[in-house]
Amino acid sequence: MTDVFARVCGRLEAGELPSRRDIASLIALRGDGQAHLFSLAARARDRRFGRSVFLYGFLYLSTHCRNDCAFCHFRRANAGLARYRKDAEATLAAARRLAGDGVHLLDLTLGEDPHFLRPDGMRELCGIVRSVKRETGLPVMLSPGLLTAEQLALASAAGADWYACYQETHNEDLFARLRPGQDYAARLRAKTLAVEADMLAEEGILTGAGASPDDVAASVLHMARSPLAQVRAMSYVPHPVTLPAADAEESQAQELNAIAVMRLCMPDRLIPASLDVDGLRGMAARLAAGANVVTSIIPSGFGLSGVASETDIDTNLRDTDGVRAALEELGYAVADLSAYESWIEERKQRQRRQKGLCA
Ligand code: MD0
Ligand code: SF4
Repeated sequence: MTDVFARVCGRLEAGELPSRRDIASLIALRGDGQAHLFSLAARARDRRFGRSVFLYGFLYLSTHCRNDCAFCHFRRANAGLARYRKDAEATLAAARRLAGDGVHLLDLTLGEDPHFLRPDGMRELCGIVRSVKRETGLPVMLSPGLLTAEQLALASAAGADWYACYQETHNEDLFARLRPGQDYAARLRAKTLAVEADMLAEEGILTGAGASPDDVAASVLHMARSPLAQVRAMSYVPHPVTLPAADAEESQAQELNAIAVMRLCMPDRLIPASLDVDGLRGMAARLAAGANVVTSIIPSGFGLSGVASETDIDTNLRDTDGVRAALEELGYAVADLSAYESWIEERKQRQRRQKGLCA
């Protein structure tokens, strides 16, 4: 194991990425080796971001979806689900609450809802982005599934700072099983198109739903070479209508190792610790593995469905007060909004310079 760490650190210090094989061995680490991996990753995070953490508020706009993803209970085939689509007023009310609670970004998420993908729906969605920005002044992430170049340009013009669209895996066979009938290449390209439309892009992978350590390693390398400003790994949360449950401990160990390896290979990108896998109690381990953003924070005083795991929803453990107290207890602090805003601005400037260089 010392050999792997020596090779990986040597490559990283030389400004190169580790080999796929070495990354796969890190992903498979457990016990002392895993603890060492986490301490290296936490140090890399501290060097770049210190112990200040960004907070993302989560708003689910619609649980309607045209897709049939094997891992998601919002899949089209789930006839037993009572679905909702929020109107602009309901979304704005929740957005104002989250802004008052002190989050740094509002993440507007929805299934690939045919309503919002039609031209009039897209106008409505862009209108929601505009009013959320106008009323809260906060940066906005849009996570609406696969968009075309034209739709991405509209979202960017409406003020969306981020486009999130998760590939789940960079193994095309596994992708076809997880996202049946969906276009692998188009989904991948959407993130590059978002960058071309002057948004920041987020990619994400899923652990515990069939990815091997080698698959995760391939994803890490792919993401490291792509123009992504935020990268995430999340463990699969099983539901009665989705894929059979994997070994939960194993998939969470893989998620944590993926967070740590992403941090080592991509020290300057944002990496979330999502509350949507196992609530606030899972936050410490994700931060210890190198994450620097807490996501899936819900508005205080709102019951909210739409998240993958309903852990802690009915208590205050997924709102900013709960998160802030837990962060402080762990020796972290909530970053200033201005720090987040300047991070975004710098990253956008850098993206523009790089585009200029490539043009
Ligand atoms: C989260 N439930 O952060 C949210 C979601 C979508 N951009 C994010 C997966 O965990
Ligand atoms: Fe739809 Fe997204 Fe769920 Fe897939 S993961 S079924 S695209 S909501």
